[in-house]
Amino acid sequence: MNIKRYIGKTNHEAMLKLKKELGKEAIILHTRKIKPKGILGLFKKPLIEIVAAKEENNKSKNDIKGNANFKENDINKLNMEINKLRKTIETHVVSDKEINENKLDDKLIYLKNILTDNGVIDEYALKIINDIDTNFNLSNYYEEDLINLLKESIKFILEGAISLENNDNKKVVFFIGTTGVGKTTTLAKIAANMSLNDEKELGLITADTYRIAAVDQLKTYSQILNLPLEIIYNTKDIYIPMSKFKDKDIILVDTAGRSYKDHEKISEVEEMINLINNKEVYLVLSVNTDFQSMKSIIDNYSKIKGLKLIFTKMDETEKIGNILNAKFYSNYPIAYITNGQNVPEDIEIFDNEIISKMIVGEI
Ligand SMILES: Nc1nc2c(ncn2[C@@H]2O[C@H](COP(=O)(O)OP(=O)(O)O)[C@@H](O)[C@H]2O)c(=O)[nH]1
Ligand SMILES: [Mg+2]
Repeated sequence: MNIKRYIGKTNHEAMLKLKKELGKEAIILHTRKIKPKGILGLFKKPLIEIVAAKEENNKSKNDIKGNANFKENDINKLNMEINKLRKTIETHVVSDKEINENKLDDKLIYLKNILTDNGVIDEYALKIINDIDTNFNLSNYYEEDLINLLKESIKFILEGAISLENNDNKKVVFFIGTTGVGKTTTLAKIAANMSLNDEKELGLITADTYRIAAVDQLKTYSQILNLPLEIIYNTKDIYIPMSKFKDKDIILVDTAGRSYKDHEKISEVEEMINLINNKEVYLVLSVNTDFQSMKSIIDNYSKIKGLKLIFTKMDETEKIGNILNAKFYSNYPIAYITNGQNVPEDIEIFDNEIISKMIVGEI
């Protein structure tokens, strides 16, 4: 028995090849769709494979069936042929599984690359991909569905925080983080939006008296926005302006940003925060900071309870995977993102849908 395999773009094409070589007498053993191998073949249309057989001595199936002198010996021979055929088909089924596994790998690699190209570190990209692989049968997904699947997974991980605008319970809001990440600018953006749009009564406090320029910066914003500003030179004195502002809806507190290696100053900030109840504490991180440093910053502020994150300088980076990295590492909810130097417009309440779309390249 002569067994052959034919592949065509369509059933018709594969059949033509088969007929041409084996003739009309050939017996079709097996037909199936196969996916082209390799990453480039991932989303191509499946090919058709036909496995067919033909008797070497040109005896057709019908000839055998119709032979009146059919002997026991012939039956045994026939059984042997059937067993041979069964084995051949089984071998093909195994190779089908192999193709599926390859396909799975390609799709997983494709998804993982989307994440790592955006700056998500390998370890977290693998976690996300493994999770998808465990829960979904990727062999039945085409490109668009795959991307949507990834997008939904990212969305789920990037839980947002309840923003100040939607939370009337929090009264005192601290902005903490290293120098130059955009704490003061972000505070000014939030202050402007809250006093203009939400018509809230606001008070501003700065505990950043390390540089005169820092005080002047917030003083300027407070004058433009017509908001009262109190300056404290000692973090323990936070209660003094608090009593002055007791009728305000929200009090925003700017803190001294030091190097993240400056542990003493971080504990001063921590002590000040611990003097206050009913608060929101935003750890401000620049999305540009390399993830290694970001981890140290998160570690250094980790004693402070209930932190939420703000990511600044989104306008300065193509790689926003750091947001996923930081979220994975800290599990803190994300409250805002900022995307430029303009006060008050360059700030958005964090939206996990938008960031997920950005990571998979939809926007
Ligand atoms: N491109 C860009 N620059 C920003 C953003 N937020 C703040 N900055 C700039 O970063 C610099 C430091 O900001 P500042 O608020 O003084 O940082 P702080 O030391 O943490 O208080 C300033 O030049 C800001 O204009 C942002 O979202 N995008
Ligand atoms: Mg500042």
